[in-house]
Amino acid sequence: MTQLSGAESLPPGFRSGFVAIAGRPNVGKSTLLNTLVGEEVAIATRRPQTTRRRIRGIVNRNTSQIVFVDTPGIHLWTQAKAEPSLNKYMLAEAQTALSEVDLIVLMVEAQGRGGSLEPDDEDLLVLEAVRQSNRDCLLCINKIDLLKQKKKLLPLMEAYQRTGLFGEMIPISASNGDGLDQLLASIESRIPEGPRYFPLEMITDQPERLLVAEYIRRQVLLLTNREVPYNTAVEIIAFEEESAAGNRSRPIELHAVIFVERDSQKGILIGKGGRKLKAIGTGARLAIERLLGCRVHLDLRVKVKKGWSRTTAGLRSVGYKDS
Ligand SMILES: Nc1nc2c(ncn2[C@@H]2O[C@H](COP(=O)(O)OP(=O)(O)OP(=O)(O)O)[C@@H](O)[C@H]2O)c(=O)[nH]1
Ligand SMILES: [Mg+2]
Repeated sequence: MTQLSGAESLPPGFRSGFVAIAGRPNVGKSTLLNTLVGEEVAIATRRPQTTRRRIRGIVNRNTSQIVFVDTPGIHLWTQAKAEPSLNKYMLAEAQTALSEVDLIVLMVEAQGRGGSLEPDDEDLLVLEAVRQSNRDCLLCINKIDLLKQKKKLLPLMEAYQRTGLFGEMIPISASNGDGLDQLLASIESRIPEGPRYFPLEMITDQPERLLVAEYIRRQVLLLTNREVPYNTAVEIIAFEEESAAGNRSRPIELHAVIFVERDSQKGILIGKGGRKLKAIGTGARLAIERLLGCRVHLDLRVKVKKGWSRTTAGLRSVGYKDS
């Protein structure tokens, strides 16, 4: 990693560090990253297992630079499930993130699961991953906006206190920003003095091409059901470079393929008279245009790649490479 800004330009005591946001699926990890960064750098949807790889988002403060690493939700899976290789890949991504950061923010939901505070096997899996990482860790209790009475947090906090893993517990709402000042202040106090690793204008290390593919995948997650979201991958086939797009008087050409695993899924994605694919394309194009700040011509195709999520070779063929 290059250190791009000279240490002399930083105030004395400047801090920097890498901070993983970890937890079970759907607790709001990506939403937190996006709120902190101020842009949608990690797609966030109501579906569990939205995030598939580590995504860095950078927060610059006067006194620090915090590099957040969003992670796939840590989840239980069995070989009997349809997509073991993809699940394995996602868990490895989460595990790698935990092993390479200065601090872990473990996120849980304020209401517990369906009102239950007893940790289930998935909670235990998450806690074990945190324990094994041997990293400094703070607990972030998300979605407090859904709680009518704040005192309802107490039993949850007591349950996590008993694990002895957490230096601090901070209630937040990732979607409305409550508690985030306290969270950032606490994180800043726990990372070491250090340089600014990334230039100020950089908010993520993801190439635009990947982000664009994710925006298309998000539309699939939003507009399809059952197993289709989990069997979908998006690859960008052609993406006209900004420079080639020149004066922006014409749209940027973008060609992408949505891979699914079965012919029936292809039918669902295309929909009657192509309507579903059109809706996916329109939603994705608008988001991509906002991101790139110019008009885009999006050409979307759907292809069947049988069982891509079940083998390492299949994963590689749609762009999920080992880290
Ligand atoms: N009410 C409320 N909803 C939230 C909050 N944070 C996230 N959500 C919702 O929770 C759902 C999951 O959010 P994500 O950010 O995608 O969750 P995640 O933990 O990244 O999920 P995976 O990537 O699947 O592991 C979405 O519908 C969010 O809108 C919050 O503070 N309050
Ligand atoms: Mg996520």
